[in-house]
Amino acid sequence: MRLVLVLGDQLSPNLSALEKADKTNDIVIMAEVGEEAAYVPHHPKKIAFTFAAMRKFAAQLRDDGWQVAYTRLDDPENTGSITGELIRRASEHDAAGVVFTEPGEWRLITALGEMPLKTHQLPDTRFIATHADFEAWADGRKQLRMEYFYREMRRKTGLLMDGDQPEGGKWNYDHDNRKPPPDAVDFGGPMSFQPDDIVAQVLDLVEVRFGDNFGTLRPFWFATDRGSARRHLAHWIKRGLPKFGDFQDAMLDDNAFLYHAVIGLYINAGLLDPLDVCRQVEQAYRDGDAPLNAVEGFIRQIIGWREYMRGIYFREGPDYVARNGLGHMRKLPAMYWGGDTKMACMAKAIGQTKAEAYAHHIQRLMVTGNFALLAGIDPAEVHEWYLAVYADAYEWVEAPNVIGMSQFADDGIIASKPYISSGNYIHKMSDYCGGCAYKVKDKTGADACPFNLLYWHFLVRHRDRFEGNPRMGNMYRVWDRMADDRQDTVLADADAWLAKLDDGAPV
Ligand code: FAD
Ligand code: DLZ
Ligand code: SF4
Repeated sequence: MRLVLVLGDQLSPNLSALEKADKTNDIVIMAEVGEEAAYVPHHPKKIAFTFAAMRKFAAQLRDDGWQVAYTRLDDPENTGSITGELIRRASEHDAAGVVFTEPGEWRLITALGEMPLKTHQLPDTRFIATHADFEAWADGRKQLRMEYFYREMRRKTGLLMDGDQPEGGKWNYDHDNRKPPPDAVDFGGPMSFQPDDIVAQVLDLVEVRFGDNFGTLRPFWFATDRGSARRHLAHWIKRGLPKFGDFQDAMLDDNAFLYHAVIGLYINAGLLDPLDVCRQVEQAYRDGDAPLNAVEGFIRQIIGWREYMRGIYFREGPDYVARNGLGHMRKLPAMYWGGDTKMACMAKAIGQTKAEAYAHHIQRLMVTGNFALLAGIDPAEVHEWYLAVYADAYEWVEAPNVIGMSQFADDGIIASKPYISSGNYIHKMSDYCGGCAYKVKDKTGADACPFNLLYWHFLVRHRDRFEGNPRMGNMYRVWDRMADDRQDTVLADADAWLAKLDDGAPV
């Protein structure tokens, strides 16, 4: 008899550990433990989602004939860690060893490998690319550009292929997907679910144990089982997908979700299968219900970006999260944990994150991420923040997005140039600036948008590193054409603004 570990983000009936196990003999181990809930101060909605989905998955496994040993957080015997629970259960059942599917974080892979038990780790087959596939693609390449990897994944899955050619003649329709915000959004947002008894019990537990964490627990509306997650997906495909592409990069003050799918949390926890999601989305295109730019854009996020990020995380190894290629050392400002800020865009992106454990890609990349990069915040602190606050955050996907794509701390493995912008980009893609205490058109002075000041400050600070980058030469040429006294004012205003930030003054 062996133990079969199922983690909180492995809630899939086709999990390799379950497929390899013997239902009549082996015992499934699931555990709500303090260590997983507290290695970063997770958003209460994320913890509640995880525990509720775990409890429902355990019930489903029992219905399917599995023997499940489930530890609740408040169980008096709870040892507080995954390894502690495995050791306890192994002696309780006199188990010969533990079978598990590779976890999504090096932290846990290492801990499981060091246990005084016989272990057998299986690959996570819920992804399209195996580690070997990614290595084979990456080996010998000077640059690991997502676009080329994505084409391999299109060929491998056959998604949006017309023979050996891409559907419609082009691999990528991104240039159609950058429209500014619409006047009105004709999609009501993600499907929401009333808490049932299991969810209600979990919410009470989380409120008591994690009520002080950053984040609002109620109202809680996430799906917590496969059936509900599938209904949520079908609803979005019908009503949200058609305009997903057009407004993918737009941001609106009174609409947190626009046309986004809000499915990262369900796919990452195992409630939805990524390939199945993509096939349903492709079908909508084949049926004439959604345009190619929306469908291709969405499928690229899943079989392109999502798989590519995972490939990088496992290729780069456990030290990836500690990288700090630009030597940024500033502490994460209090505004990230809900402290006051006069910047309307930051207040919105962070406030929405606090309310929903969600922000869409451009809010993460071009508002909170852009600000952290321009202000020179320590990427390790930025990484911990993102890992804590989003319901879809697990290190394998969060770290490459934050350390690599957003903070350029991996020295350009993922991004060919840093994702930075002045206030102008945010102004173009959102309606935030109209209600801001700062003026987006002001480049200097007390009211100048901080993104305008910090943009130049960043470029000047890192001139040695970036001036030779062919995609950034223009930026330096604009700076060099500026009058000397104007340059001095911009840098002095930026320094003064950063000093106020460091003093904890309201900025
Ligand atoms: P949609 O916009 O509707 O996109 C559909 C799906 O595509 C997502 O659910 C996701 O599965 C996938 N996807 C899109 N972009 C990416 C990407 N860059 N990397 C991986 N998958 C992608 N995504 C996470 O799943 N977990 C994270 O912890 C995470 N942290 C991020 C941190 C930063 C700084 C940035 C810039 C991006 C991060 N992303 C992360 C990627 C992306 O922002 C989220 O996947 C997306 O916002 C989730 O919302 P959605 O389901 O509505 O996505
Ligand atoms: C995110 C999370 C939380 C909050 N709690 C648990 C838990 O109590 N038990 C568990 O098995 N998993 C939990 N998870 C998900 C794990 O942190 C996740 O499996 C690892 O980080 C690997 O990706
Ligand atoms: Fe953000 Fe600047 Fe616009 Fe204010 S003016 S919302 S700080 S971009």
